[in-house]
Amino acid sequence: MRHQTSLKPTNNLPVTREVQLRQSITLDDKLKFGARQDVQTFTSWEAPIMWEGVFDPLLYDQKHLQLQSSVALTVFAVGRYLDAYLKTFLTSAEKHFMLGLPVAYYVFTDLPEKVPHIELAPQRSLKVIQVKKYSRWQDISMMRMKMISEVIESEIRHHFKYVFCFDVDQEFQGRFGSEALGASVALLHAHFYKLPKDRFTYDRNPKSKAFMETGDFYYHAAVFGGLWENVKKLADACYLGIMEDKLNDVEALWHDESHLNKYFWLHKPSKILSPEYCWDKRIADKSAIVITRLVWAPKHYDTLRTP
Ligand code: 5GW
Ligand code: MN
Repeated sequence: MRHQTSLKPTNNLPVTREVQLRQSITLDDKLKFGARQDVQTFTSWEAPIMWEGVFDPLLYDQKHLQLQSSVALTVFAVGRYLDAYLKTFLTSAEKHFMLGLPVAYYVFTDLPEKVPHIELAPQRSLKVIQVKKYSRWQDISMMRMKMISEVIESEIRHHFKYVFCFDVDQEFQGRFGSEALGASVALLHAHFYKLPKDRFTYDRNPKSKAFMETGDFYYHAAVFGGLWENVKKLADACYLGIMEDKLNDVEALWHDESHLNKYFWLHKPSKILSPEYCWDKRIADKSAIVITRLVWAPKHYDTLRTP
C-alpha cells in the first residue's frame, strides 16, 4: 500500500488540518505511476515525482477547490533583478500559476516604487515588502530564508494554507497547478536529474552545516513549497545553518541551495516536482521533458552581477 507510512501524523497539526492533509495524500494515491516508463515517478520513501502524464489535473483542481486551498507565492526582486525579470515573472504567473485558487504574491524588493503594475485576476493579490539590499549577492540569496520565515509568521499563516517560494529569473509557460501542492515539496534540478549521485554538487566541507556525504536527489532552490508550517520549518533550519556557518567563517558551496539540500535529506519531501516544473532550455537532452511549465530566463551575468 502506497503512502501507508505518510498517513501517520508526523507532527502536531491540529485535527482539521490533519484531515485535509490526509485527503490530499489520498489524491496522490490516484496517480498513474506507470504512465511514464522513461522516468522515476516515485521515491524510495514513496513520495510521488510529478511528471506530465502521471496525474489528472482536473481531479487536483476539483479537490483543492473543495478543500478551499489557498497559496502564497514569495519572490525576491532586489537591485537589477527587478527591471530584468519581475514583470515577465508576474504576468506569466497570472496565466499559469494555480489558476482557480486564491493566490497572493509577496514581492520582496529594495525598490518598492519600481514594482510594475500588473492587472490581477479575481481572488489574486500582490503585496510589496521592502527589504534592504545586501552588498554581497550571496547574502541577497541566503537572506531570503529569513524573510520567508518572517512573512509566514506575520501574514501568510493567517490567510493561506500553502507557500511556494520562487526565484524571479524564470517564466511560466505551461500549467503550474494544484497538482504541485503537497505537505512539503521539492524540485529536481534540471541539470542533475539524469546524473549519478557522485556528480551532485552538495556541500562537501565538514565545517559547514550544509555538509553531506550523500543524498537522494539534487534539489533546485529556485522552487520549493508546501504547507506553511513546513516551509517555515525549512526556512528557519536553512537560515540557522547559514548563520552558524557565518559564525564559523564558512560558506556552503551553493549557499542557500546547499542548506536546502541538506534539509530535504534529513526531512524527506512528501512530493517532488520533475524538471518540467523548472526547465533550462539550453539543455540539449530534452527526451524526458514532455511539457515546460516554468523555464529559466536568460542570464546576463555581465550586467546583472557587476556592482
Ligand atoms: C545578483 C547577483 C548574483 C546572484 C544573485 C543576485 C540577485 C538575486 C539579485 O541581485 N537580486 C535578487 O533579487 N536575487 C534573487 O535571488 C532573485 O529572486 C533571484 O532569482 C534569486 C537567486 O539568484 P539567482 O537567480 O541569480 O541564482 P541562480 O542560482 O539562479 O543563478
Ligand atoms: Mn535563478
